[in-house]
Amino acid sequence: MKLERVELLHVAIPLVTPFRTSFGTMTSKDTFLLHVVTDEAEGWSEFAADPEPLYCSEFVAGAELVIRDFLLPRVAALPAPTTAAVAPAMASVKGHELAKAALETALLDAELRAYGMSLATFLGSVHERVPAGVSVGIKNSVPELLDDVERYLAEGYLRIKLKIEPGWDVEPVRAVRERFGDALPLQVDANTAYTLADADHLRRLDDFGLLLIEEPLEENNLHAHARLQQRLRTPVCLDESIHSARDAASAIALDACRVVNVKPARVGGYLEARRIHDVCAAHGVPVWCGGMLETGIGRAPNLALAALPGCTLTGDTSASLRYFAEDITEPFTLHDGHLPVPTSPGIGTTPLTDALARFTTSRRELYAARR
Ligand code: OSB
Ligand code: MG
Repeated sequence: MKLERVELLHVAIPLVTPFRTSFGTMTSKDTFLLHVVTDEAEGWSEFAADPEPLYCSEFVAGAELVIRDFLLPRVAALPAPTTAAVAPAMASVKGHELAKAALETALLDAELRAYGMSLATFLGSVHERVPAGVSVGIKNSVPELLDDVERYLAEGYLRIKLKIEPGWDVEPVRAVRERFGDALPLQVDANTAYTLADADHLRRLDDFGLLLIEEPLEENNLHAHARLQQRLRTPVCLDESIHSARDAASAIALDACRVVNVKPARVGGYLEARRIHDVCAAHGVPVWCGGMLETGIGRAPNLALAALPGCTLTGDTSASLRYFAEDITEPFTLHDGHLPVPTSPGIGTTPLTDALARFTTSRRELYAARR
């Protein structure tokens, strides 16, 4: 496989409803897609983070520069940019997992298309469809939250995740439990909004039978998460703090988490995500596939990961309509609360020409092979 061209497309797609978390409010998905052309096939990927470094340290403009100036030159220097060679070639660049994931995934898509193999088959997925959960943002009032949850349940979502922060935690959780009952699979995500000094307060959540509490404390502080886990019955789940399979192994060994949210983008791509899945499965630690409000280009490959045997908890991969009135790919739709795992080669989808043209704000060529 020879790399011929790499193009970056900035896209901006309005969200159907603002999404508020402890770190900010999003009203539109502003990111870029990578489009790679090789001598055998083309591939697509989506950069998962936002224009501002509020969820993680990476951000759109920074990632573009890192890919253009540091990652792509290393990958383009390979005799053949096959997926297995890409991460080792980029390893001397510290961090920047989301940028690395975007480049690796576009090349993986192209390589799998050349083989005619789906990502699901390549990863070892074992399900044709996966149950869909939904991540519900922070609202202005409890009645507003209850309306939203009711609507999502009516649409068929099988698990609810509530975003929480200090001042929006025990009461919304209590209200959702009282209204929808103890059988509702329910979990919360704090996106690093608490400190260990809040342990007694967070312990009040133990009364509500939550599946897990996601990333309650600061990113990368495994020690503090382990101390918190000692004081909670609710399983701690890590998101932001897990950047690699080695992180997952450390977190499990320290009992800093009893569940792991795997986001392929956050860990440098699907190969490392699969390794995390395997480490967790070997330790009996449940895994689920998180999301970053992706367009269909990011959602399609996440569905393949969510279909691995160790993904025993329902993920955040929701239907396209939960995010966008119109997506840049064929939309993913719910059937009985499930989404289909794409079966066609590569990530299993491509941008729709018209929608892509309308949502693209600028394009630039990052690389062209000399002829
Ligand atoms: O912490 O899981 C998170 C969205 C953007 C950034 C971080 C997170 C989220 C979500 C929504 O919770 C997941 C999704 O529906 O894609
Ligand atoms: Mg999270």
